[in-house]
Amino acid sequence: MALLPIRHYPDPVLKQKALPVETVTEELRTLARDMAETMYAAPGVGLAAPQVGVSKRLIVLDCAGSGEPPQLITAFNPQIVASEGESYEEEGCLSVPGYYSAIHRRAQVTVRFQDMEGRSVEMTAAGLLAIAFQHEIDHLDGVLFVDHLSPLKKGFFRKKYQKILEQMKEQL
Ligand code: K1U
Ligand code: ZN
Repeated sequence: MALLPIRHYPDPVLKQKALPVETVTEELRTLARDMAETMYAAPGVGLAAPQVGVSKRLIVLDCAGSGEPPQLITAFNPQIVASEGESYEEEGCLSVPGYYSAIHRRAQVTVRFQDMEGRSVEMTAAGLLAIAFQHEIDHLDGVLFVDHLSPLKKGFFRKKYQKILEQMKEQL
């Protein structure tokens, strides 16, 4: 397995709409395993293929609490087929380091996807897992959590993120 470098905003790959996966090949299973290792190392609760520079519709998630056994979900071509309720919870993004904000999302989502064997799966998620599914599926559509901010908050984000990127460059 391998740790993959995570792309940071404004890398153009993060703004592209990712292509559907036609067949779950051995090569894509290897990518999924490497993405899971990268997510656990970050650490994060999710990761989408565009975040590691691959514009394909693949995400991994694990929202198990600390002390619980891992609950890795690998989802090819994930689609939200139903949703209900509202949530407003703090989010961060491994591709937007150092910035956090509460975002309006659906509280519960039903997601259809293909698993590692290419089998069709449907699951309903609530809480952090529901938010993580929406955050990761947004990545597949070239949408970042900061794209959901109001124009005023987006202005604050741009100024703050400029400084964060400058600090990161100084540390290199
Ligand atoms: O896609 C990403 O950038 C990963 C991101 C996803 C996320 C989903 C829902 C809410 C917040 C963030 C992260 O995992 S950021 C790191 C994070 O939220 C976390 C890290 C360690 C423990 C618990 C949460
Ligand atoms: Zn993200």
